[in-house]
Amino acid sequence: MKCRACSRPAVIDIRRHNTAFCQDCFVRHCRDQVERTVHAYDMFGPDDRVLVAVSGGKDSLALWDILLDLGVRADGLYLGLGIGEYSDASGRYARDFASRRGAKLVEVDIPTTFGFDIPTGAPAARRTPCSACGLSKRHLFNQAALDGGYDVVATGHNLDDEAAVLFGNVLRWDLAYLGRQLPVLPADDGFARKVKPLVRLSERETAAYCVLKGIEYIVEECPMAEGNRHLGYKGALNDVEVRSPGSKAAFYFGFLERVAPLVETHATEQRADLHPCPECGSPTVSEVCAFCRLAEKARRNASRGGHPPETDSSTEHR
Ligand code: Q46
Ligand code: ZN
Repeated sequence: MKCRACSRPAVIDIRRHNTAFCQDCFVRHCRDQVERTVHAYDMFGPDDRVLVAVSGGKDSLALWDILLDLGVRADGLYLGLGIGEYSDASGRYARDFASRRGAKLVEVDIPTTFGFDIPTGAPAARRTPCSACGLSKRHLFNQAALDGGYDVVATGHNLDDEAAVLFGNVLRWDLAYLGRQLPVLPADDGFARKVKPLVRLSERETAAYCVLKGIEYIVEECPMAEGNRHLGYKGALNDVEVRSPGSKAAFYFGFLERVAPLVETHATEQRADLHPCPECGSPTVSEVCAFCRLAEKARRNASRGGHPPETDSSTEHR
């Protein structure tokens, strides 16, 4: 197998592009794909300050590395979720990467800052761990971006992630979620701009990128991931992709081109009633925002010895 760009021996093939690359050309290919995505969706300009949500995993570290190589003013943000050894190790990978690249890493630790952790806080608020975690991440990434004066938050969602989320939203025909499933969410009152520059790269490609660039990342799955619906959707789409390479990309980019413009209004309708949360100032449709309610329930539960309170399934999705 030869590199399609330079004819040297290839180290990776990409079946959906019907191509293969040597190490240098593959690294360049990944960088080009990100650059192309940033321009195509007008994600940010050369003067913008970008806050990269860094988990210590392959996607977010690959994204941060590529953005730094492209000369983007990109700092990292690491959230400590309090998930035992998993959080300790992922924090170490994020810090090691930052110090190797001489980049700035902002850290927010949920247990020490807000007095709860995801494994005990989630059941206290009658949420699944991933629901409490996702809600906390959305809220705290946004808050950190606004507090730090960043123009945009970049996350490491890759093609597999986006196709799996799309699949789930289509299975439920959830038009409000479909209307928001875009690679760019513009800034709005109280919301920083959110971008996903890795949507043209698959999970396998971000892993290969890290290995070839010598970036060490946490390989273990989060122990809370078991039963996560998206893992099932990913598995189903992987089966389709094996039989028919390119299906995932056709599914996701076909949606962006042909369906997203038709359902965009469903996302904006829900935003009409937003007002600032009295506790933290974040925009919310409820009296108090979903994160402040989660934190309050988690802390209350911890102080009375672990009896779960009433159900709460609401959230803010940005
Ligand atoms: S970290 Fe959080 Fe993931 Fe763990 S608790 Fe679920 S959402 S699985 S990306
Ligand atoms: Zn709040």
